[in-house]
Amino acid sequence: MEKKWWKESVIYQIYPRSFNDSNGDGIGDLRGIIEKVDYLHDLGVDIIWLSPVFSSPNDDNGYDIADYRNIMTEFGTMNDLDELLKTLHDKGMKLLMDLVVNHTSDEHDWFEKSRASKDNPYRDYYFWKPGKDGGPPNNWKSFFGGSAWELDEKTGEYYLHLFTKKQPDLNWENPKVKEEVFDVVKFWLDKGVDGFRMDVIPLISKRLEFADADFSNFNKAIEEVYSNGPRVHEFLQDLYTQVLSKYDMMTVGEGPGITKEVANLYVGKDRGELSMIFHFGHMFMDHGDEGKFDTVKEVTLTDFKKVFREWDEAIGEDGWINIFLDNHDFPRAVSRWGNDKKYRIPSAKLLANLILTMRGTPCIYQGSEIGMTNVAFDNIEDYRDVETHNFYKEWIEKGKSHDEFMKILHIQGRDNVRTPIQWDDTEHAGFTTGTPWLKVNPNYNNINVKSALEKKNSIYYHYQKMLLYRKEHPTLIFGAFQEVGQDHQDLFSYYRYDENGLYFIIHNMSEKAYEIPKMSDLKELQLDISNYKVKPEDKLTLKPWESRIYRRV
Ligand code: ISL
Ligand code: CA
Repeated sequence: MEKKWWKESVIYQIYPRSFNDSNGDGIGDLRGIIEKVDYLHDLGVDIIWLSPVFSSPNDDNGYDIADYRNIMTEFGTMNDLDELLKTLHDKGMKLLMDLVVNHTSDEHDWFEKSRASKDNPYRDYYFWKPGKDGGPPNNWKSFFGGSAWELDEKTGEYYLHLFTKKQPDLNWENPKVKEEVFDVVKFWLDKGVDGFRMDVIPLISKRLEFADADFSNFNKAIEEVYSNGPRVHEFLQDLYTQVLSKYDMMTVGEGPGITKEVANLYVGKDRGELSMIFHFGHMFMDHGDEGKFDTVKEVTLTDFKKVFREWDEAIGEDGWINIFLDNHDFPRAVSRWGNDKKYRIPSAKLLANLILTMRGTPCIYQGSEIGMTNVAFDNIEDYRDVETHNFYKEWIEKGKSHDEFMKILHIQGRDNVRTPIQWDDTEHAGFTTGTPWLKVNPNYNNINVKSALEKKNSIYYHYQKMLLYRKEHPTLIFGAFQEVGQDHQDLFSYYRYDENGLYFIIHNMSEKAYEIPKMSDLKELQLDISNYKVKPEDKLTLKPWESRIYRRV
């Protein structure tokens, strides 16, 4: 297995708006992050991925960029960014920026020019089409509800937006667009950042026939209509050869629509494209045909394990993936995959063990290290996410029930993970002295960083211990992954092994107690880690949500 620093590292994702507010305006900011670098360094993470911090009207919280070379006013200044970068580098940590180049904001200068007239030189920076039969050019749907086309009165044509109508899609077919994007990438690498998380990167090459398509299953449509377009590999290889390859950096592509079958075309080691991807196998698993805001499907542990097993096989020795259980778009890991009530603490620790012992670069989303949970606000007005409000509007227009929507929202909504970080038990969880842009989760009295740092058995210290353990046991990084007992409904168990060692990892992802399965080699294995205190009489019994790591000695 080829060794790379970005395989050995662990990523921590910061959603800046919700991380830490330094000046009392209710919005997290760069100075707020600088104040917490020691906290992150003590935790033991290596790389910070910053969700977008560029100038933006915030229709989609910064995923709508108006200027790639400037910092969003609410977040601070370029000096703050430089200082953050230096502070991280001084501690041996690295910084990834979020590169959102499938689309810009409609307030980006390019789009303002593009919409001005049909013959403006910037017209072809985006996709413009005349309507068809008094409606949009085709039946494509936006990720956030409604048509993917918006009529612009000024010129009477429609522009393409796969996300909100304030996020027009860039036309990568235009060589000037490519050049502009490559310049932006160069600008940031020259500044010294260590790489990028690339937003919806498989979507940048469009199927130019713009044919009507089958949207009866939205996630299938992402795969077949939006993702993996005909020139995506050419674009990525050009980006790599012309820019990325000249720097010691890493990229992680956000991969909605990248299937196991095509994954190594993006991350195969000789492809010259991306270092790794986030795949969405487990993220989309409980979606209905309409996507996230549809009946939430029942997911079994065997389905969940299958996703990891099959991805591991598909990637093999050639490629590399990221291992994550949540991010700013999906529910809190402990609420979704663990148990956020009685077993919140052990299950959050179990999930830490899981992401830190699978094969791939782990990514920890902010707040997981203290076991933050989903939130359930009663009023739709308390939600901020544009996705939530768009789908709510559609839902109500269809005459469906408000209560039913709220139920799904409490499970799937993106604001579940966007509530401010709970630093302590003072007002607004110590996140801000002002009014937070999104309410804090009312459970902050009980769940917060201050109390986690005071208790030596906290989730925080478990993460810290595990981050160190992973570093000290490189087999967990580079070794092969071999699952056992794949049909078991509650236990997830696997070996990691190579010429340097062998590890047996077993997670009980249920509230039942289980006997450790009889294994011939158990005698040779030493128990290194458990999320419980294991008394001699419990040696062979797994408690609810217990997770153990054994090592051959
Ligand atoms: O959360 C989703 C839809 O319900 C995902 O499909 C998500 O939209 C998709 O993974 C793309 O996400 C990324 O691009 C979006 C942005 O809103 C997300 O925050 C970002 O992670 C548009 O830039
Ligand atoms: Ca602020």
